[in-house]
Amino acid sequence: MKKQSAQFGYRGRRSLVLVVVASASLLLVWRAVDLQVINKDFLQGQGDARYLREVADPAHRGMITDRYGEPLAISTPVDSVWADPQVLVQARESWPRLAKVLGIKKDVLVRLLAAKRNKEFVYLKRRVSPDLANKVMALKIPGVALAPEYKRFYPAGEVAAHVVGFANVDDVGQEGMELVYNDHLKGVPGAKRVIKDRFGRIVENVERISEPEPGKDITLSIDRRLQYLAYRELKKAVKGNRADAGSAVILDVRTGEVLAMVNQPAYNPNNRSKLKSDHLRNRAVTDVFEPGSTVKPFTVAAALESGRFKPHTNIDTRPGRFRVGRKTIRDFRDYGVIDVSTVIQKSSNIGASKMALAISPEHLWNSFVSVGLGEVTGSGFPGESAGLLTDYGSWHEIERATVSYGYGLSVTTLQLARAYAALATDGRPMPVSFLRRNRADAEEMASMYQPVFSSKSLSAVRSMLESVVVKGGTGTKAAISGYRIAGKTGTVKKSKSGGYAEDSYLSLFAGMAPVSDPRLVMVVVIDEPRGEEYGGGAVAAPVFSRIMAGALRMLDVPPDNLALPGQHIALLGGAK
Ligand code: 59J
Repeated sequence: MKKQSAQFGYRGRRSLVLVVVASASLLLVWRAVDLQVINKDFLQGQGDARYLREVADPAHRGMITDRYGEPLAISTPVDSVWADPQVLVQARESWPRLAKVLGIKKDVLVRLLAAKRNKEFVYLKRRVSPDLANKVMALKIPGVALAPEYKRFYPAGEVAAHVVGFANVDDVGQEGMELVYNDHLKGVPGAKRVIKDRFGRIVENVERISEPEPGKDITLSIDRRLQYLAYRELKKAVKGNRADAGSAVILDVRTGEVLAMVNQPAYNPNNRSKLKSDHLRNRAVTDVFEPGSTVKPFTVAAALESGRFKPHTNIDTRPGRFRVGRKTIRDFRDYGVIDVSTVIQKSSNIGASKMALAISPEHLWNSFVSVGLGEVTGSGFPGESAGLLTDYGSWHEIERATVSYGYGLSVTTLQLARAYAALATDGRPMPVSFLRRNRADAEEMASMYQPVFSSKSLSAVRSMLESVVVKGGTGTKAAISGYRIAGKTGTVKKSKSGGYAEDSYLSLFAGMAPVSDPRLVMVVVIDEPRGEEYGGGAVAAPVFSRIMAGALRMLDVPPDNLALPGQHIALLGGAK
């Protein structure tokens, strides 16, 4: 039994070994056939797929320039650092070095890679400097590579931030002109097939699938020189008066183009990490306020147009108080019996109210509407407010009176500037434009409007506004040597719930130059000056003067006031 079993055991083992060896050989042959014949295409494809990639070729975003082609937003090529998490996960020992060079915390990197561990692409840091890009690539970490992108740069920084706006990290416009004209600016990305090595670097361009189509440029109406000047002066004034905020707008009265638009507070579009939403607003178009005395010229124009008043018609404003129903309208002081011109020059609320009560509410309302109050300016700016002008049907005596001197309606700074531009020309409100436009196009747009004021009334109102900035007027600090200026001050108590604040004001000046042939209109708003002075004449008028003086000179507008003794000498010596 024992021997037999031993014999069988030997033979049995031998045949077992033979079978095993034979099967193993067969398996190997089969595997070879499988790999090289049957599954060849599939495996080859898988191999190629590791390296063959379709990548997007970003499109160059169009430039935003000022009216003379000076760049306000420009895209330059830069590199972004990205990684293939599935590859990078196998090189954990390199992570600390990588995080250090990128300037990010190690656990931030760990979390990022964990979150994207099933993906093959994640940005580690976008739009890096060429220096940083080189340092990262020098680490030679598998799975880390560079991708070409564009970085948006705003050469004027905070000076033009509210108008230009900005595009986000994916080059999509978020605010301002970047948002409005995003489709025009953005272009179409191209695509190409490339082969990449195991570091993710492109080693061969295989084929181009489509060319990137660059975005188109846009030319704004803004004059960068005026924009800088206005920004500097506004910022100085807001700070100097310890005010909360401020805006200034300059329009070309012939075309409705915005030549400058600035606000405080502002922000730097090139560094938005600490951006406060409060700084983001383009207040000149989004924020409304009661315009106060700055609307008096429209009341006077309506009064003149009615035929019931002439510039020298007398109005009794005594004793500086005037009851309308249960309310009392007050003047700063008792101006006595004054004519219509003096109502403007001294800014009498009572004078304006008496004129308004002598004409029909519809006529007053229509005059305001005819210069664009209560409607958007046509600028197309995102978030633009139309202000508020209620229908005259709801006006009682008190509303007719208060509207005449600027309460019970609201406007934006831009709207007020547009209304003054109508006063400066033929009474039609030109639709406002942030894009450069020629005079013929502007004329065509203006032709959609019917002027309500005669040229006689308009020039009479302009003369009254000229008296505001000369001795005896409320706005003498708006004067500019060598030029005739016309404008209006406003000091407005800010409305608060249940009435008007006792010591918070808006300080305003709206005006035009040169009066003999108006070219520019500007409105200056200083919100809550906290210094000794808070009146429009003391706070806003000097800002108007400084900006307008510089603007007229920059635009080579010929002086129209050389006749004043002494001034021509200074001009010959100084200006040009
Ligand atoms: C004023 C108002 C508030 C609203 C009055 C400003 C009214 C009014 C109810 C007192 C400061 C002040 C509807 S005054 O802009 O008359 O520009 O240099 O806020 O009158 O009835 O302590 N402007 N301003 N009025 N309200 N309601 C004058 C005037 C104006 C000046 C100075 C000082 C007001 C001469 C304003 C200026 O023309």
